[in-house]
Amino acid sequence: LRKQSAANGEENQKQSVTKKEDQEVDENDLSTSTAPDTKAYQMTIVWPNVIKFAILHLIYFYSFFCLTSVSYQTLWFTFACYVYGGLGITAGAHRLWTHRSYKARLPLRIFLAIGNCLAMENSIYIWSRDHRVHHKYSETDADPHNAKRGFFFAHIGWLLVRKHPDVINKGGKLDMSDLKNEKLVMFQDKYYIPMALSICIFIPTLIPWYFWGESLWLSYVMAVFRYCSILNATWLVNSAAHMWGGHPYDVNISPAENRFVSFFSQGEGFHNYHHTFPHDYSTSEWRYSLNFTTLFIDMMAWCGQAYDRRSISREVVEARMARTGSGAIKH
Ligand code: ST9
Ligand code: ZN
Ligand code: ZN
Repeated sequence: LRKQSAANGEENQKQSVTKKEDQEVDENDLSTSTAPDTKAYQMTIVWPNVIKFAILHLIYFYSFFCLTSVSYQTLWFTFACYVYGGLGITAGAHRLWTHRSYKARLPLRIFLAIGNCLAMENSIYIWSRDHRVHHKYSETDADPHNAKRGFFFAHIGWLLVRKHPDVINKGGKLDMSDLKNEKLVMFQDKYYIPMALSICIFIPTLIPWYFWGESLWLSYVMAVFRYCSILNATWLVNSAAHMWGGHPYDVNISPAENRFVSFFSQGEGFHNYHHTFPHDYSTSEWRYSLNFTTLFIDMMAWCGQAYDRRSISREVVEARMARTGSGAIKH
């Protein structure tokens, strides 16, 4: 049945390609559109990135053997940085800046912009531009980490090669004016490299050494451990959660409900829901279940820092499930 529905979905998608080909893009609408795939392009490997990520992941592999040698303070510190850096992506770049699924006051935005540097996954502006084009043209050549090109490409491969021209062409048509008009976002973009290197690597290496006498080498290795852990947790959303899991909301799209990914990504693995309802600040209908980010945003709302949280009503979710969902038990 799934296969049949997927086939119907493909058919519908093909039809909508024909319809939408010549239309202007509605820049504010992040519901999935379809871009006609262009001719074959020459894939160019970016060797400095290959070398950088190879070295990082060698240190990452080594860091697992150091986990039993570091002090418990360093372990707690590493965990706290994982959660904070993760929020800089989930509550910050993703739910606030890309999707505008809630609003935040300046102190919270500063907190999240710093957390975003701690995660070092490109500036908020670049991250959001890539993610908006990912939603709009999901799983076409215009999707930066098009999962149709396989697990490796969707996970890390897309960061090792030049982008497909469709990403740049279609991405260039998106409306980014909200971010361009936000001084904090443009400030972070302008000074991104020195700020991210300091906040992600240098300062977290110095803190355990200075405050509780951890060796500089082990402090550094644990900073890399935390950095690579956040990277891989994020990349799993693009790879695993685009391949494995249920489709209770829409069988016509690949993004799936993946609880394993939600666990490591602080609530971002409910990807069938998220691609169906991208403006829901919770990215799932399960509130705090495997979703620390929603708890965090609600706590921020409670103390007045977050407001105007957008969510999808139960009736709309159920109607959509009945229309396009798999009919499977949801969770
Ligand atoms: C990283 C990002 O890891 C991870 C993002 C993952 C997103 C996942 C989302 C899932 C949901 C949320 C889950 C959260 C889970 C969190 C868990 C936490 C516990 N539109 O890029 P360039 C134009 S980064 C429009 O150099 P190349 C633009 O003019 C890791 N235009 O393309 C641009 O110039 P500028 C650390 C676009 O040369 C120009 O093209 N970062 C767009 O093909 C050149 O752009 C790195 O290692 C667009 N979308 O190079 C850096 N894109 O920017 C890695 C581009 O000045 N990146 N343009 O406006 C690179 O080295 C390069 O980007 C490249 C491509 C080699 C990959
Ligand atoms: Zn996705
Ligand atoms: Zn999203």
